[in-house]
Amino acid sequence: MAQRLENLAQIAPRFRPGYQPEAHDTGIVHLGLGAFHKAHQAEMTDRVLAAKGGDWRIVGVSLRSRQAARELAPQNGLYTLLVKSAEKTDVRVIASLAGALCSAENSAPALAAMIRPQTKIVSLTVTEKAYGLDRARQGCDPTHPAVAADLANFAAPKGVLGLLVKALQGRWQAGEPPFTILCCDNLPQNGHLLRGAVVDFARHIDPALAEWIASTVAFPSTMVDRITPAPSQATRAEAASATGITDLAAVETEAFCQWVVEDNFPLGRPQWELAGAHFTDDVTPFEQMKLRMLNGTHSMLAYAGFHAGYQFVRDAMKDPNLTRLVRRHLAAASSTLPEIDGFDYADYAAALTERFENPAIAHALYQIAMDGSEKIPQRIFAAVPEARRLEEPVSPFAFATAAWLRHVSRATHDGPAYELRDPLAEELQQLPLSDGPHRLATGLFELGLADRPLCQDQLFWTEVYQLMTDMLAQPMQAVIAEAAQ
Ligand code: CS2
Repeated sequence: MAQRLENLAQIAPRFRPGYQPEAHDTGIVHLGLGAFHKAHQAEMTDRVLAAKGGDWRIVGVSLRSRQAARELAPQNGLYTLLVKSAEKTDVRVIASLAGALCSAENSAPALAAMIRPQTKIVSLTVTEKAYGLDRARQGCDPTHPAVAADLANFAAPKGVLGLLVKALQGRWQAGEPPFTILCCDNLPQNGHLLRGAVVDFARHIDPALAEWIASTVAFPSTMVDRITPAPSQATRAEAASATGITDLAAVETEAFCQWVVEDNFPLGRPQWELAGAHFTDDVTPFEQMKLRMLNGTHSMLAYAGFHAGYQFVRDAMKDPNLTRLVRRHLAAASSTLPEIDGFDYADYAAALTERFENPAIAHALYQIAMDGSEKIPQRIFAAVPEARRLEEPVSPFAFATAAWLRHVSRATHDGPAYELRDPLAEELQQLPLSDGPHRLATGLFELGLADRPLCQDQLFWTEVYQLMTDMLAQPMQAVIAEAAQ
């Protein structure tokens, strides 16, 4: 068996980063050490380290699973990144991760890393559901399991908000300035939302600490984009065959990479623009564009494609009816967006279609279908009132909503049984799916997923209900074919 990756000397020079990792201290702690971080921020930081140096290596922390630390710690944080386009695969070993921790059983080392004054930024990709946000109130949700547990036992926090507030308390007590908090999850105005939740959580602990956080901590919003499927045995095999070294932490991703960031880093930041990041004063238009066009279309395709019998995005994109629905959704989503200077939504839509078609990327529809209750509001629902106001079509959004509800139903008339993976799985399965559009909209309102003005859009819910009823009575393929006409 090939040697396990442990140091850069094992690796042929053409795959190595152009710097000595040990020469750089850490300046970032990242919560949520998953494939996306390894393909996006860690990769861009690696390029900045090569170009400019600096003490910007990253301590990665997994909040729940021990797998990432188990894979990366014996490899000293090194891992192989496969960048795959239809034409070629580029292979690089990334060295920006200086350590990998899991805070599930013992959060002390992660807290110590965040409290250390050299840490300038704490960034996050923990998935939408992990925060414990109360989006309507712009605060934290004290009934969220991790928030409730950390409020009850603040001495040893395990959840996102508990860890952030505990670490900020450590900086405050030490008389050190706070780190910048950089939320990189697909949430609308992510920095702003996280700020509300952190300050609200801190208020439960100590109002003076909450006041200090509110007045000193920067929470820049960001839009992040790189399609990164969950790594598989095939990923590891491909990495090993390229480098000749066994790497249990290898990841694969697409060539496209985008990062739009609000430039608000009081303690400084890596020059990520050298790796292609775009710094701006207002991320909102980019964020809406990405959430409604890329992610909204992704969700529609995930539900429709999965129930039409496809496994990966690239397979669903070979179905002409589904690609028609993809184009329709992209066009409808773009018509709800404000103009961005020098930016053409038609070009962006064409590029997205190509990215979805990438034959080298095996992105499971079921993976995208996960956690719909956390995704549908900003990806689909947010576009509807805007489309109404502009007198643009809402049918594509009704179709996507119906396909999600068909997934929620767990009906098996046109396919095998599957698990509904969603933090609200139980509640969603109680939704009244056969009592008419009004009851359905009310059910979603009561779950906090649709706001009152959207619920009052009778025409929209009538269309959703009709499509969903068809999807529950007929094979998904038939409903897709009709909608694509
Ligand atoms: C996807 C995203 O799983 C999902 O919900 O829509 O992870 C998507 O691949 C990324 O946002 C792309 O940047």
